[in-house]
Formats: sequence, C-alpha cells, structure tokens
Amino acid sequence: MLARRLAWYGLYSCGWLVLADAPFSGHAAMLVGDHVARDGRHRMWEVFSASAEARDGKPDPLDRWTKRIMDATASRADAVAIYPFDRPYPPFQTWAMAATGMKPSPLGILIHEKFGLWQAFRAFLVFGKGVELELPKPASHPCESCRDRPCLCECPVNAFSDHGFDVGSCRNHLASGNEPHCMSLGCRARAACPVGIPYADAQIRFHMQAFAG
Ligand code: B12
Ligand code: SF4
Ligand code: SF4
Repeated sequence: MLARRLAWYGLYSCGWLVLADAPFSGHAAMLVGDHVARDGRHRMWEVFSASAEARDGKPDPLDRWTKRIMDATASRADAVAIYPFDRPYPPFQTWAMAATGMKPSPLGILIHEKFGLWQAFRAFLVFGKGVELELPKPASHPCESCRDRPCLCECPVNAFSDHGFDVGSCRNHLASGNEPHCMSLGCRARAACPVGIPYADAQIRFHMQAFAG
C-alpha cells in the first residue's frame, strides 16, 4: 500500500536503517527518494509541476510540496517524516549510506548504481521500534571501475578537489553567465558521469536556480 502510494508520486523506498540518533534511537526508518524511469521520465517532477505549490509563486515550492504529500503519507503509515531541509540538517547522506549501501562519488554526492548522480532524497519515514527491516542489499560502487573519472574533468572552475566542493567558485561561475552555461545546461561535472539518465531540462534549471540562490 505504502509502496503504491509512493509510486503514484514517482517516489520509492531506497532502503531502511535503524536510527541511532535521539530522539529516534532504535526506530526503523525508510529512505524515500525520486525514481527515474528507464526512458528518463521522472514522474515525481510531472506530479510536482502540476501541483498548487509549483504555481503559487511562493518560496520553496518543492520543499512545501514534499512536506504536504509526505506528512500525509507518514500519517497514514503511522510514521513521522524527517526532511532534508529540516533544521538543524539531519545527516541524510550518512543515513542514506547506511540504508542503501551507496557510497560518495568524487563530487561528494552519493552515486546510485542505476540512477548515478541523479538520486535525490525526499524524506525518511520513521516507524516504531521493532518494525521488520529490509536490510540493504550490497550495492555496487560504479566509481570503483571508472578509470577516467570524467566527472572531475568538466567543471570550468575546478570546483571539486581533495578539499571538497568549492561552493563560492561554482556560484561565481553560475552568476557570470560564462560558457559553459551551467545554469541552463545543468552541472557539467554531474552530466559527465556515464551512469544514470539526467533529469529533464526544466528540472535541471529549477535545481540550478535554487542552488544559485
Ligand atoms: C547544505 C546542502 C548543500 C550545500 C552544501 C554546502 C556545504 N559545502 O556544506 C549546497 C547548497 C552547496 C549544496 C549543493 C548541492 N546539493 Co546539497 N545538500 C545540503 C543539505 C541540505 C545539508 C547538508 C548537510 O550539511 N548535512 C548535515 C550533515 C551532518 O549531514 P551528513 O549526511 O552527515 O554529511 C554529509 C554531507 O554534508 C556531505 N557533504 C559535505 N560537503 C558537501 C558538498 C556537496 C555539494 C554535497 C552534495 C555533499 C556534501 O558529506 C557528509 C558525509 O557524507 C543536504 C540534505 C541533508 N539534510 O543532508 C543536501 C544534499 C546533500 N544535497 C544534494 C544535492 C543533490 C545537491 C546538488 C547536486 C543540488 C543541485 N544543484 O542539483 C548541489 C551540488 C552542487 C552542484 N554543483 O551541482 C543531495 C545529495 C543526494 C545524493 N545523491 O547524495 C542532498 C542529500 C539533498 C537531497 N534532497 O537529496 N547542498
Ligand atoms: S564519472 Fe566515474 S568517478 Fe565520476 S561519479 Fe561517474 S562513475 Fe564515479
Ligand atoms: S555547476 Fe558548473 S561550475 Fe558548478 S560545479 Fe557544476 S560544472 Fe562546476
């Protein structure tokens, strides 16, 4: 039932873990993420685009849409939803690694064996203690066999290094309007990865504008 409801919104269960952090220590939690179809169709984006939040002109439409549908989903499933945009930020990537077996790419983003660098997370649904878990299957790590690492060759300002992601250089480039025009094309580094099918153009522009602030 829960899986069907998530699928209607273009979402799916990426995996489960038992939380160790207060106030949910010992509780089972399910990671909910976007599902990208084989043909690149992204149902979540289609459902969101048709929503009131996408059209009302108010700030943070995707966060507000996510909260509305996931709060309702959580309440039907007798669970509590935790969001990536809650404050203080919940450690989504740390929890996601435990729940899915995904590992970080050289860009810092976790890479999914099928969806590549395009796996976004929407919420954790936290259930009661003692809920039976689907333990994460061992996931393959695509970066291990990627010799050329094209993701590290395409950024015009070399924003990725051993010191992490240089947010300032990236934002300056986005604001400059210089080629390559990442604002409309999307992040060139992310797009260079051969794993997974990139989002549609409208979705890329939405996320780049949100990121540039
Ligand atoms: C703040 C934030 C940012 C800041 C990062 C500032 C900084 N240097 O710390 C900014 C605004 C720059 C950013 C950018 C992006 N982000 Co961001 N971000 C977050 C957010 C909301 C909080 C991160 C945090 O501090 N967590 C708290 C710590 C305690 O959590 P943690 O899991 O233990 O910590 C891990 C991360 O902090 C990570 N990390 C450290 N530095 C950086 C830098 C980047 C760029 C990323 C992605 C991760 C990362 O390393 C830690 C251990 O693995 C998370 C959601 C969340 N709640 O985690 C999304 C999140 C990490 N972001 C995400 C994404 C996808 C992006 C973008 C690609 C979005 C886009 N534009 O399309 C960009 C990357 C830029 C690009 N070139 O494309 C995804 C990553 C999904 C994945 N597969 O891993 C998350 C999980 C949001 C989501 N809803 O799925 N992000
Ligand atoms: S290009 Fe290669 S190293 Fe970079 S994220 Fe993709 S698989 Fe990993
Ligand atoms: S958006 Fe452009 S400038 Fe920013 S990290 Fe990606 S490739 Fe580099």
